[in-house]
Amino acid sequence: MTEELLSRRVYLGLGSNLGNRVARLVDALDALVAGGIQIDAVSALYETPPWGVTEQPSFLNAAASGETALPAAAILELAKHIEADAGRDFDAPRWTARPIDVDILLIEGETIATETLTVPHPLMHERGFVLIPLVDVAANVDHPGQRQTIGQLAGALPDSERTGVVEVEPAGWYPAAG
Ligand code: A4P
Ligand code: MG
Repeated sequence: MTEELLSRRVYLGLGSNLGNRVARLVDALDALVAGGIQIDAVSALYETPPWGVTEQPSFLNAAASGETALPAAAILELAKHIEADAGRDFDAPRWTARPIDVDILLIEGETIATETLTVPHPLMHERGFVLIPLVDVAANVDHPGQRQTIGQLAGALPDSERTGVVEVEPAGWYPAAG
């Protein structure tokens, strides 16, 4: 018998800093929909300074949310497929330039800590490039580990995490259903 999961909401973070960044983000969102996540809310588009390894091009970041019955492991597999299809070099060092990065930020009702998957995403609550887009689609959603809403976490970000995070396109740059 195949395992039937109830549909629940997933929140994803997307980033690109190589090639045609907008096209990579649009392709990734299309592929998430095709893969079984009914994306119905997408943030504005933000230009963000590179975090972690600073000697690399600036990123475009966005956040998205949708309903899915896919198990968490299948969502991760879908994300990795999308990254591979965009030509991401998985041997490149951590935090360096990539055509697309798809991170699972939150899954409604689930906390996961396995070798391959940690949800909520471990550093999301400290990062302006994650939280500022995520507020657009999840302001009132609780972060289970931090016991604060995404809006509260974003409001508490230090200036160093806000500086240089600039909205470049309002929501609507990706025509999400819903
Ligand atoms: N993994 C575990 N949990 C998750 C999750 N919740 N979502 C595992 C996705 N993946 C998860 O990730 C490495 C492994 O993490 C995966 O194989 C998966 O099994 P990766 O995406 O292959 O490598 P990475 O992205 O280089 O490392 P990491 O630690 O995930 O980095 P981040 O946190 O994704 O940061 N600066 C700006 N401005 N904007 C960005 O988008 N992104 C990064 C990457 C660095 N600097 C950035 C940005
Ligand atoms: Mg990642």
